[in-house]
Amino acid sequence: MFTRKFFFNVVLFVVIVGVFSGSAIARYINGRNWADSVVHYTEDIQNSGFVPGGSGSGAEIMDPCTVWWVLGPSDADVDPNGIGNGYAWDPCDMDYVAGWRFATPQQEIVVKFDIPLDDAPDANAVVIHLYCGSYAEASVWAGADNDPCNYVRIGTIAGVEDEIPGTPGRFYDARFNFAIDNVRYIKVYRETAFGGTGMFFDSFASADVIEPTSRVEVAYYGWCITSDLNKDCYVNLLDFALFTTNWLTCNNPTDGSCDHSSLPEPPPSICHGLWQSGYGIEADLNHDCYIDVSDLAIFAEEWLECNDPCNPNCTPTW
Ligand SMILES: [Ca+2]
Ligand SMILES: [Ca+2]
Ligand SMILES: [Ca+2]
Ligand SMILES: [Ca+2]
Repeated sequence: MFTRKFFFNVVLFVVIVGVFSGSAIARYINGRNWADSVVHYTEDIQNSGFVPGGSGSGAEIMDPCTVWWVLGPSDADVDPNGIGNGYAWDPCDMDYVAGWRFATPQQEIVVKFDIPLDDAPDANAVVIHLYCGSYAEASVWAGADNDPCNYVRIGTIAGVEDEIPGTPGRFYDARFNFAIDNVRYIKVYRETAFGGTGMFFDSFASADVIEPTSRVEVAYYGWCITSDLNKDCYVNLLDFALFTTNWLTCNNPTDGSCDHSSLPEPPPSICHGLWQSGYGIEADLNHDCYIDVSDLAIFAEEWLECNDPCNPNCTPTW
């Protein structure tokens, strides 16, 4: 019989291998399981086209390079201090959402979680972060596989006039539960298509924030200190050795002089999208897709920090 601890150790091994390989891996980030890939979207799925001070008329249609708009942690409402205010159209907010607008019916998007979503009966299993118009409505479906016949409807998202959801740009967490094992696929399907039914999705994630109780869980649930590259809850020489192996490398998808061999084909459109899709190099501590003195400064700042849950001298990051 495999124990839970054995399972976590296997996963930790996979996580550590991921540090070296640079390939996308299933992962929790800060205790939540975020969607890892988009497996299907209809032809009019697009971002909102919002530009600060503009009207939102310049939307881009989603393509394989921009599926990251709905992957990874919520990122469409983040001010320079990393705190959102629930509104997507501030001057500092980026248009990292995808959905539908105008009167184009029968639109849908399906995201996949590499790690199945928990079906705990009393918990909210999945959270969809979105904004929508007053008359918007979408059905939400869950599946253990991506067979259209096997999807189970788990609820509806609907806008309400003068409320949230229902106010464009005002984010809302739509929460759903289900009694299905091993759900990896979540689908949203457009049910209304006329004026005021636009709907844009920022992220899809497990609802619960899982706090770690062991070093292995710190790594598994994505709570490691940025510079803790070997994910053992301590920032020390072992991490510095890993850091130096990547020194002065880069993987910025928009820079032809960088090494793109570990990126998917086609690659995410920008560096941020690469991180949202799970293809960042861990030693790129500031997530700008270059490993240089800016990262070294972060490493120096975190030198000898620790977040081992079993060591009272360490500081938890959760
Ligand atoms: Ca905002
Ligand atoms: Ca997003
Ligand atoms: Ca370490
Ligand atoms: Ca960097």
